[in-house]
Amino acid sequence: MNAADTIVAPATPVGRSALAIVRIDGPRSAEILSALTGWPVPDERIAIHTEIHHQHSPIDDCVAIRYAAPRSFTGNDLVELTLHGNPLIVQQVIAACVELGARVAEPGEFTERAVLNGKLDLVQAESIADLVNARTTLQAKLSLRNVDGLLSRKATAIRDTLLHVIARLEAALDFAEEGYEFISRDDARAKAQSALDDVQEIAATFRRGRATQSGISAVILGRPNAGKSTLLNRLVGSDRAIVTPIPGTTRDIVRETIEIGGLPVTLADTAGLRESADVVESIGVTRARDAARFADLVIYLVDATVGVSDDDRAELARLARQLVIVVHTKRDLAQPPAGDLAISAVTGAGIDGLLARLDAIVREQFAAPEESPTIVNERQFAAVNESAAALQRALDSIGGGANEELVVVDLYAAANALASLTGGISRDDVLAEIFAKFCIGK
Ligand SMILES: Nc1nc2c(ncn2[C@@H]2O[C@H](COP(=O)(O)OP(=O)(O)OP(=O)(O)O)[C@@H](O)[C@H]2O)c(=O)[nH]1
Ligand SMILES: [Mg+2]
Repeated sequence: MNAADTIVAPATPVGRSALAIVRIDGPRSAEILSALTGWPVPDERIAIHTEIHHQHSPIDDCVAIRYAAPRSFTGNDLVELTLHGNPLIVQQVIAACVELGARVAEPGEFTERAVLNGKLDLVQAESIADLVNARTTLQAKLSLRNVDGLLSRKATAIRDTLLHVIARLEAALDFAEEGYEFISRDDARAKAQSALDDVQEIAATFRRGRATQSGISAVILGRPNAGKSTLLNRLVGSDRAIVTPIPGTTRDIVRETIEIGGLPVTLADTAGLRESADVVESIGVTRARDAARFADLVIYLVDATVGVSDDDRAELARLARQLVIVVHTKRDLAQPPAGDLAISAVTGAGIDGLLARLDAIVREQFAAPEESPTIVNERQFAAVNESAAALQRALDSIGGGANEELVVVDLYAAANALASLTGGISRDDVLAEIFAKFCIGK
């Protein structure tokens, strides 16, 4: 192990804090530590408290830990310096390391090294980035499960089953003349079918996994003056959108993200829906309808003092294929139909009920399951789908009485697609794409 060169970067954000961590990774890390402290290389995995200096001038007092390959995060020789959290100190330490032979790391380079050294697989590496970027506890939980390897273990188990079948089918090919059978056709079919079921089950988690990871959008829609901007402000807890008694106040879409049911939900307040001669307003109305069409959820507001009008019915008909909840507003002024959701922005009545309903919808329809292996991005989804397609071809071949060689080709393709999920096959372009999303020091 040990990449050819030695890299250095801050592992904590730039800014003033109690502590800041600098990581040095690669073959020269120990000797750089020794040059900074003026002491011999310390034992591995022992925290030492030491002064560090460069060219005879002291830089800081720090705690240093040396990790020896392969027992480190990256699998290389690695040093972690815990400094005082001042960006000037961090800068000086990094400059000193560079003068001593290190180079400043690229974004994600530490994690990339961990993957290349087999310390982490690709799913785990992606999940570290997701964990660091998580905005809700559910997102963090989901990411942590995949850092721990829940998805990777499941993919590896399916792949092992396939390799087992492949090995037996190939053995049968090798001994074709003797007429040996190492696995019956029925058995091969059953194993491929169960692998397909498993892979499809993983693919089906993508909708929820992606929703949980990326969040969902909820668009607030309704006739002018229905109380859309008032509701947005109420839900986000600040005067984000302009509210006036004049119909047609809102034109541009106003977006704000809050947490509902463990997911980031981006609420969009839109222009009141009506035909208008005003150019600006009608552009706003078009934008409102477009936003609703692409929304995960539409919250359609009806002014209780007006009731559901023909215009409302026409708008709701356009949304027939969407997930829509109808909410009556201004219930302090008029009695809404019994049983319907109703709120008053003035008294606050019904807001908790609305939030409870939204929470239930998000949990039931969008939140990732707490325990099963879940995929969260397009790359993972593509790998799983590729595997499913190959398994389907293999099953068709088995069913159609094709010879073993053909079946084996597709089973290999299915196993390789699963390997590409976890990174068993390291393709430079895949690696580059993933690690470019990291920040420096990870
Ligand atoms: N009494 C009462 N007034 C409300 C309620 N919700 C909103 N209003 C009032 O209704 C008027 C319109 O509210 P907005 O929130 O601006 O309505 P809107 O749907 O955003 O309107 P446009 O942006 O014009 O489409 C304002 O005067 C609000 O104060 C409510 O629950 N009760
Ligand atoms: Mg408005």
